[in-house]
Amino acid sequence: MKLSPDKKLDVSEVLKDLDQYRPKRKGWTWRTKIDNHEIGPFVYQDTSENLSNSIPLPAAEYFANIDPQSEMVITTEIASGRFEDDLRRMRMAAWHGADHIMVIRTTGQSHIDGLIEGTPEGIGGIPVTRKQIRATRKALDAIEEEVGRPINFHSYVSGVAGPEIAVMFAEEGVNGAHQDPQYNVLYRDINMHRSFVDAAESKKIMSDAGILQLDGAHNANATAKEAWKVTPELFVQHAVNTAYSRAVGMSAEQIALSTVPPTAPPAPKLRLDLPYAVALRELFPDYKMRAQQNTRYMEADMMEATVSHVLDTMISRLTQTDIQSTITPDEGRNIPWHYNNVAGVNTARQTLMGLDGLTDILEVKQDDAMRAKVRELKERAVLFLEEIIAQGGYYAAVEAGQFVDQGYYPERKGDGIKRDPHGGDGAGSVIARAEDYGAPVCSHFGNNTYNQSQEKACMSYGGCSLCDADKIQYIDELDDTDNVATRLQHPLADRAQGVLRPEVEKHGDGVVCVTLFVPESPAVAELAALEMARRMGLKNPEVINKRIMHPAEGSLFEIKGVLEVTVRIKDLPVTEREQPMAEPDIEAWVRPRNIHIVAATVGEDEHSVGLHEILDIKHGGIEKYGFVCHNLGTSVPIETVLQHAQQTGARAVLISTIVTHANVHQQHMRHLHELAKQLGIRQQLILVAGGTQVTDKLARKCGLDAGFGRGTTGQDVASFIVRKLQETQAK
Ligand code: Z97
Repeated sequence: MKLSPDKKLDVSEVLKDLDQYRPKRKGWTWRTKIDNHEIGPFVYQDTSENLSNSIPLPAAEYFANIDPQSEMVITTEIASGRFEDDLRRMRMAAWHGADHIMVIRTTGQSHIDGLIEGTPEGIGGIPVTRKQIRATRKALDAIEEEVGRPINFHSYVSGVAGPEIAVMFAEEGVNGAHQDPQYNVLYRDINMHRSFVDAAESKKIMSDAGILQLDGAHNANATAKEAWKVTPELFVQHAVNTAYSRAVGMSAEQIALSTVPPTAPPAPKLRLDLPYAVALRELFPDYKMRAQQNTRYMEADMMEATVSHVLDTMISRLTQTDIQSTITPDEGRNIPWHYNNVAGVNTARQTLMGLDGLTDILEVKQDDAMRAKVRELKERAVLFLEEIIAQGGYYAAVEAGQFVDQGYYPERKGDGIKRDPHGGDGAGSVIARAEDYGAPVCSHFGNNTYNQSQEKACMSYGGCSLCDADKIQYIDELDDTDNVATRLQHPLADRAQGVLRPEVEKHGDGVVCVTLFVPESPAVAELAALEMARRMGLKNPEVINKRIMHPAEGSLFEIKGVLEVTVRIKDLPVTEREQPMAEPDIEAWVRPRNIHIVAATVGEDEHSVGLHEILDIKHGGIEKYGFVCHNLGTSVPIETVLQHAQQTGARAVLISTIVTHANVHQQHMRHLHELAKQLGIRQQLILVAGGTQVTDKLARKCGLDAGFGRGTTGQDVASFIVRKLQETQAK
């Protein structure tokens, strides 16, 4: 399967022959750091290879359209509930610089004791099934070729089906996964003995398959009422999972700690979060770090979330993070907007590029205050570990509620999560292995009757599914209502008819978001805002974010709703707009030629703003290319304009009309053309008009060479003039 940048990803092609599909590669891939990387006009210190296809940051326009990529991997979480829609979103995210793509499972998949088949539609995420994983991997294999960088696909190996899922991930080329038995115990009430036994098997499988492991310590941070107080425990959770992973045989390079800065403004963030990050790096120098924004403090306000994210990313840059996760306020709004995924990725990309080389110029101050704080955090963690031992070990400590207690250890609030060692999902299901136990696949922890002195254990029984992909049982859709084929009928029909609807989550969901300010007290303003949205034609309007500007003066609302509007592509006046020339090419041609231009706002019009936008260097106008501009000002008669053109030997005349009535702008345009003809200078002059009511078609109808309406830039006008002059020269 090959993607072409100007064509949509074809889900039918992804699904074609999926039973035969094998992943192109397996295992995690890091970006390769390049020192002194020359990109456009700059030399970077913290970048990796450029992409072959990407969408640069908006301001790149001013820097030769460069798109430097940080050396940190950037994560986005994509899970609309339908994998077939997610594939397109993954492609968009990859074009913006994401190379670690996580799916969120359907709520609580940890409780499901086995693999789910098919591709059921999920709520709050997508169910992780073989077909969904394989289709996604296949699409990502094509996407990574398109962008020119490997993309790590990520999901979860926690829960009562951990080992089965780990095998499936190893078979299907999943590259990263959360695996932490503590997550099962604390957050999913899965029996603790079962969780740790399963974890040994799961970790061994992940280890053999090169799957990067993330732990689940961040969950304590994200659920604690006062997250900055549970930080000593986080170190302990990281320690328990890393020690266990190493004991199973996982290498240090394959272990990433899931770190989350404990606070967000208005808390004094850096003062609290930085010592925490420093202590963490010092305690775990051998491991990779994955930093994620703390969802605990994420409200629905995009700007607020973005500022916290920027500060988080600065801490990541200062303390060497390997993976920068992004997350969006959509979780709070319960709707993952695909463009917010991209916004999150861009926040990380923009911040990391802005902070390039930061550690070469700044250092975290290691003074007494910092050392004292770091030491205090470590001591509290060590004391926590000592208490676990004194309690009788991990299981007893959990039973006593030692974990996720909101007190700043050793302070205790008595509100920790208590679990019964004999209770929870899968209780009593751990049984001793029989002497002659035979493992179903080669990756296996513990004794195995097949583990004779051969190259692979599975050689005794003709191969396992990890060594021979043909042994994998691929089960296609079993549910004849909830499956990808039925879900695709509607999108494919729309596509065939060229029908478009707005969308943010799933194909054609019609969801739009409007922002409006209502000048009243919050409660009244909210009702009014919803009513206004209804009158705009939005179905089921819902406030997703509100910001009180003043208790009496008014509030700002973001409202989502469904706009039941369909547009047919064939009804649109689609015309190919000519791309303007590149700025350096315009300048290279204009500067040596001493080209004069006469410009004025004509008639009775005192508005000069439009013309200034086009002419002034300050507004990015055409002066910057080296045109010699004679701006005659406002309310200038056409006669005067042409007189000046003659006197200066101008090659082009630009007239502007902003305020117009009774079609006076058309009269001016006609007059300009006619008078230039009478004076015998029409041939040698390029005549251009601009203004809010002007269109190219209208200007040409009035005899001019071009017209420019709203949204025109100096580059558009300059490009037109240069091309026209080049044409005349060629004749
Ligand atoms: C993150 N935003 O990026 P279930 N195991 C662990 C987990 O953290 C999770 C699951 C399993 C977060 C990801 C929350 N984490 C989202 C260690 C989920 C999933 O299928 O919901 O039972 O488990 O880390």
